[in-house]
Amino acid sequence: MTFELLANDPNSKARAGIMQLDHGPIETPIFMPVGTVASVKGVHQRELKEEINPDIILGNTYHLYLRPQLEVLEQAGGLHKFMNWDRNILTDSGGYQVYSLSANRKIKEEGVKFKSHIDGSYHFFTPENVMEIQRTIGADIIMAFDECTPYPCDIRYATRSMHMTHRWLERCIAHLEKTPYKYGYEQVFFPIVQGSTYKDLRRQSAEYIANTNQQGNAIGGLSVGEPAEEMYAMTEVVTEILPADKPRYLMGVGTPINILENIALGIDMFDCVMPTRNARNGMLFTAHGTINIKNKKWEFDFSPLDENGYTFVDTEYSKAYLRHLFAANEYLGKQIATIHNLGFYLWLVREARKHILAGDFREWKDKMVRQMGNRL
Ligand code: PRF
Repeated sequence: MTFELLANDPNSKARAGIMQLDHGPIETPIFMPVGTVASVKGVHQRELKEEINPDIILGNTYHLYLRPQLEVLEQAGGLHKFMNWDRNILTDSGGYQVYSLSANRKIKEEGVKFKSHIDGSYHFFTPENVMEIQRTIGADIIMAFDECTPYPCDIRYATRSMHMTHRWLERCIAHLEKTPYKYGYEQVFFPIVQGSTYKDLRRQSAEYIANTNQQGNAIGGLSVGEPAEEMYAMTEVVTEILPADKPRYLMGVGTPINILENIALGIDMFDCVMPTRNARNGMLFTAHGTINIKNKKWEFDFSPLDENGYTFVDTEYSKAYLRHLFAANEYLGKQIATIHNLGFYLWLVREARKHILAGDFREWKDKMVRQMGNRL
């Protein structure tokens, strides 16, 4: 992998860059649509590629390991071939899903024992087997196995957890050094900064992670219920320390405003279920804030979904039609809303990139944040 920085915004820490991986370039800042179980819910790969056009999508180790299971992915020749996606993929390690989804998880130094949310069967994740699993899934970017602490989290627990995440990181790295790529292309490894909402811990973790000298770095443990200001404060402390010449990924963030504010603090990569999940509940993101398309006020509104026209759905369908599809509980409604929201999120980060390259990101960002309001 290479990462080239093309521009720094003069009035913030925002940067524009380009990563080169074996499944193509990634222009940063980037938003990665979430395709948890080898599917970006409701969107065909063809539409995803041709209409939304992301350079990279995200998959989840936890889910793919439980279903379809590794044997299937291995025989398919990896996740790219299995799901017919020839661009980049990043897999999260399960270091978050195992805590948020599975019942009866038990965290020990050795690893995490957990109960499947699908069939109740028991499984054990360790830093070693999670690296092995990610080799088999075959994503281009693979993540360290970490513990994402809840919010709030007392400092004793946060400290102990952070040190365990660091020890787990050493085990991840040692295991990866012993195991070759399975499908011939490179897999880049990102370690994850933890430390809850404590600046001292965040600094300590960022220094530790930076010293392992991997090809990119991630920040975890945020967007777990803390106020946005606290999230930004942590991002700021960490991006001061993480090396500028490597991509920085803020995991699981966030609202359009969160994304712009974190770009301003030096983040390059984002992922979040919000545009896809909220779409399925009728929430549409726009440049002027969010709307609930199920609302009666759209019943006779035959204007286009979004006059900015991020993708074809915005100009080809009306608000009244989409409202009707939701009222009738038609699949197509969720599909249209999902394409709209992903189109908007990708537009937002591309527009951010353009403004960073033009040198006026800060002004544009402040205007967009005001315009999108504080509704989320
Ligand atoms: N760790 C991992 N994945 C994550 C997170 C984390 O802390 C978060 C935090 N919001 C989202 N996804 N491995």
